[in-house]
Amino acid sequence: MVVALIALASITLVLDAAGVGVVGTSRWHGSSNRVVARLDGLPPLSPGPQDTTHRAGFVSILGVPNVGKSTLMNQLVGEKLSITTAKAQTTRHRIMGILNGAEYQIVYSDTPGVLLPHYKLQEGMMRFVQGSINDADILILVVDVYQTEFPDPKLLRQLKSSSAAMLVLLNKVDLLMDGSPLTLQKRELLGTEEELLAHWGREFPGASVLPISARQGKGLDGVLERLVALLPCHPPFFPKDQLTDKPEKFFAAEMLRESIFELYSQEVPYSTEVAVQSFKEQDDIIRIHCDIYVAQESQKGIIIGSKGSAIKRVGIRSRKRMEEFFQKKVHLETRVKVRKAWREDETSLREFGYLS
Ligand SMILES: Nc1nc2c(ncn2[C@@H]2O[C@H](COP(=O)(O)OP(=O)(O)O)[C@@H](O)[C@H]2O)c(=O)[nH]1
Ligand SMILES: [Mg+2]
Repeated sequence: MVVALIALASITLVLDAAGVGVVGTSRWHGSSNRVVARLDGLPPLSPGPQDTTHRAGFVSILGVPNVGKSTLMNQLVGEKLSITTAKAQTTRHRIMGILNGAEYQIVYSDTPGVLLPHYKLQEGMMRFVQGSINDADILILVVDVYQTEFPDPKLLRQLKSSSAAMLVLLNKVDLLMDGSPLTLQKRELLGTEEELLAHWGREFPGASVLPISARQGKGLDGVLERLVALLPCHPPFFPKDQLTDKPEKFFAAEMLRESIFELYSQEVPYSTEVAVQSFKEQDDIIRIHCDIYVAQESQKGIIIGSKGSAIKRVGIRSRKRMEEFFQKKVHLETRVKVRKAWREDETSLREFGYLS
C-alpha cells in the first residue's frame, strides 16, 4: 500500500519528520511545500501498544460527477478538505482525508467523477481514479437518487470483480423525503428509497447498500461503523495527528478554483487552472500569489471582467475562504495568464500535477 502511495506522490516530497500540521486549524506552520503525509515507505511512526488490534486502511470514494463524493469525504473527515460546487467535475485530483480514532485510522481518497475522457486533462483525472481503486481496502461507490446506471462498463466490471470490500451509498435521500424541494411528481419519478436501494443491491450483490444524505450528515454514523468493522488490522499508515497528504498551497489553489467554479459559467471554470507561485507565511499573515491560467485569450477578459470587477470578486471570496481555512490573515494576489489549450498539453498537465 505504501509503495503505491509513493508512486502517486508526484508532488514535491518535503517530509516533515514530526508530521505536524493539521489542516483547518492554526497549527499550520513551515513551508507551503511540506507534504504532510509520510510517503517514504518507512514503517509507521511510533507504533502504540494496541497495534495488534489497531485497524487501518485505505477507503476510496468513487462515483460519477456530482453525486456528492467530496461532500461525503468532508463530512466523514470533519473538515472541508475537498471543494464542492453544484457544477460537475469540480474535483480534479485524488485528495486524501485521514480520520483518526484511538483504535483506527481511515485514509479516505476523494476522487474525480468517473467519466469517459474527452481531453488529456480528463485522462489524467481518470488515472487518479484508477490509482485509488488499485490501492483500496474498501471501495465506496456513491450514487445519488437521480442515477440509475454506471457510465463506464469497463470500470463497472472492475468494481464488481475487485477483492476490496464494497459499500454502495445512495446519496441525497433527503430529496425523496416529504418537504424536499423536489415536486411530488419528480420524487415519484425517481422512485422510492426502498426501490432504489433494491436496484443497487441487485447491481452489486456483494456490497452493503446504505441510504445517506451527505449534505445533512444523515446515515453517516452507520457508514463509519461499517467501515471500521471492515478495516484490516494494521498499525496507522500516517502519524495520528495528520489530516491529509496535500500541502497548504494545494488547498489555497483549490479555494481559488472553487470561487471560479461558483462565479463563472459555461466553459470558463473547466478551462481554468490555478497555480500558486508563492506562499509565504509570516507571523501574522500569509502572503499568497496565484496565477490563474485560462485556455484562450477571450477567457482572460471574462475572468477579469469590466474594470477588473469580476476578478476582484473572486479575490475577495477566495481570501475569506483561505483566512477561515488557515485561521490567519491572508494577502492574496492573482494574475491571469493564457496557456493555450493547456488541457491537451502534456507539459502543462505535468506542471499542474495531472501527469507524472
Ligand atoms: N440534496 C443534496 N445535495 C447534495 C448532497 N450531497 C451533496 N449534494 C450536492 O451535490 C452537489 C455536488 O456535490 P459534490 O460533493 O461536489 O459532488 P462530487 O462531484 O461527487 O464530488 C453539490 O451542490 C452538493 O451540495 C445531499 O446529501 N443532498
Ligand atoms: Mg468532488
